[in-house]
Amino acid sequence: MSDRLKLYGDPISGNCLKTKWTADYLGLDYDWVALDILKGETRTDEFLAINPFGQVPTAVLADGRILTQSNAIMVYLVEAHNGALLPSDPYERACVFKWLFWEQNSHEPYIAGRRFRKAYLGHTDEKIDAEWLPRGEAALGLMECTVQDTDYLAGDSLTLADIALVAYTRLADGGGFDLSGFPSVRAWIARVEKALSIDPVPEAG
Ligand SMILES: N[C@@H](CCC(=O)N[C@@H](CS)C(=O)NCC(=O)O)C(=O)O
Repeated sequence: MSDRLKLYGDPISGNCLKTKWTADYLGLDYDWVALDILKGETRTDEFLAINPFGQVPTAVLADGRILTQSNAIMVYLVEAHNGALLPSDPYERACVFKWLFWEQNSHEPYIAGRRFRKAYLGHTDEKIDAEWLPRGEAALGLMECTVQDTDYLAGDSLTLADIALVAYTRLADGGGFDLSGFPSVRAWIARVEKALSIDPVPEAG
């Protein structure tokens, strides 16, 4: 048993980066254990003994307990430490959770899903479910309406909602989404990247 938090992740995965950015923002002391999902490193017997789902991110807490699912890991990190990034008011806190559930249900499957298939599996549009493009665009449209009125998704300060949603939104062009039609989302991405001290994604081409 180690006495430091361990985060297993692959940096090509937005889900993994969410947990890393949260730990960094909170100033936590942790070890990042890099696995290559494209080489099947999450499906080895050794890793399946840690996480039988065979997926990253996976957190091994300092006391040896294991936690999976990016958004659950982020919430745990915040609640177990200084509580920044989650409002204390129950309604405002629930609004952040609303975005976390929506991200996994209505955003990530289409935006991250298309990016992974196009950028890493080399799939053409014809091989990808035709519904994913309009559904991803609808998710971006909903975000555009939201951040036209507020600096951050769940109000006027950075929360876990922004970290969860920025991870794949900033990479959406890799999935064939044109962010130029979503100017408020682009401005929000830049704002969140700055708040997290992460470098902007280089322009394609
Ligand atoms: N809902 C999960 C998704 C986890 C997931 O799909 N992980 C991918 C990387 S983004 C993975 O580990 N893929 C490798 C595999 O399934 O073998 C989360 O938010 O953590």
